[in-house]
Amino acid sequence: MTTTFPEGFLWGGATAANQLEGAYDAEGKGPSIQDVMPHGIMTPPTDEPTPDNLKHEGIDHFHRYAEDIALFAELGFTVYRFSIAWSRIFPNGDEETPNEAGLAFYDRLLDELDKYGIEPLVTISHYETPLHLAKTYDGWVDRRLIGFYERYARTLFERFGKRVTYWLTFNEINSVLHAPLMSGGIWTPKAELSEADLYQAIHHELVASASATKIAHEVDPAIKVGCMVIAMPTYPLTPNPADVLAVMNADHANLAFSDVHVRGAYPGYFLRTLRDKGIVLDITDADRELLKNTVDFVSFSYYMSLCEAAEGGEVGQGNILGGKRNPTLPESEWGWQIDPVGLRIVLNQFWDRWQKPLFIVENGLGAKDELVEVDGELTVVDDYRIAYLNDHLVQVREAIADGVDVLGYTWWGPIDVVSASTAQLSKRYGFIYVDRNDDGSGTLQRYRKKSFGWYRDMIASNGATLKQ
Ligand code: BGP
Repeated sequence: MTTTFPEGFLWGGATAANQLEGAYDAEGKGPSIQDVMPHGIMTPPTDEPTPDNLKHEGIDHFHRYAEDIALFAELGFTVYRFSIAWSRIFPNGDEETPNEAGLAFYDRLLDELDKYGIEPLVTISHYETPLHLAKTYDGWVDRRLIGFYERYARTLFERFGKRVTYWLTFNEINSVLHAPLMSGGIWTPKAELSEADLYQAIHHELVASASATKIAHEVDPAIKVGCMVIAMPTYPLTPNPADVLAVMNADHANLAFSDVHVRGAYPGYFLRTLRDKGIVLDITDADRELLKNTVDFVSFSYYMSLCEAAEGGEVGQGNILGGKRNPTLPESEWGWQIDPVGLRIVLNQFWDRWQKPLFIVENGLGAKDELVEVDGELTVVDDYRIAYLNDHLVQVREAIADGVDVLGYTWWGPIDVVSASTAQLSKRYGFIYVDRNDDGSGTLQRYRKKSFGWYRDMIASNGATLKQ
């Protein structure tokens, strides 16, 4: 069997603006929902930005991007996924004209990537809706968000379309069902949000995503647009058909979003869900036409799998999506169950379903790291991260051997960033350690962990150094 990956396979890492840039109010940037979520998704937002938010300074990437990208180049990255902060470009979200200083920052960042020949992969909206859109419009519940997003996306394509081929419309769009504020900028508390409003918001996001795809192709036919979803393979807890049916229903809830993106229309099972709930969505003929603008590729995050059961089973800790705990798998320090084989399964499932090129744009292990001295240098001996990465990549290679078309792989958080779910810095994913702690202390200095050398050598060998 071949031990390497296809030639031209893209290797890199992925980040999101709100988790690393800092400079949350610099050069005309407006506040985003993240500025009122200092303690992550389990705690209600504050009314206004409060000083105890680690994301306000992040890891100061806004000022240190050149140093960070130089480290990515040293790792041998051929692709870097990052997001553009919507509120850096449109501080309130509903302005007519963009903030030039915000655009100029991303020009500088792209210049740096150019220098090393690193392909950019840009997320247009990664959990950072401008706060004004959340508070004034209730986020995506309001149809006017489509127009604001279209203006924002067009601004980006026109400014950066010649420099950026790969774009993602919304990060983990299927998470809106579970995290309406973080994912959909919906200000109404989840417990008070009606299902009708939630599904209407989903519809607006799907139309906006398809519309952005259309605009991108008009601006430059060479641009490739992908959707981005949480991939969560779901296994039946037992062979009982009722559990298998529970899996089918959970899969439908997750896959509906990419079904619409790839097929250009709502699947029958989704329409049935709406009927069963007594929801009649406001869908115009123009919406239906727009939805036909389908994506060029499908991208996803993969951290873990879960089980489903009609009844019983222990509730599992999930990356946003819920489910039952799998009694056969180990778990991370944050309770996310580790399942490398699930990545091969989901790659096959997605390829069989859509025959669209796939891009793994997030995968990683959040762990507590300890900075120690080895041979006079400060580092982290993160063999656990190396093992996780090795085992997942072996499964990617298996899926490619199965015939799946995979464009590339970007590890989540190649440099330590603030966690999306818990807002901690101590939940570290990086190959690069950043000296900043949960209480905000630290020098922000960067250190190479043991996994840094491992990933660099693996990329240089295009997978030949992986251990089966
Ligand atoms: C995904 C998000 C990322 C990221 C990652 C790890 O759901 O797209 O923004 O942070 O998960 O999750 P966490 O930071 O909660 O550990």
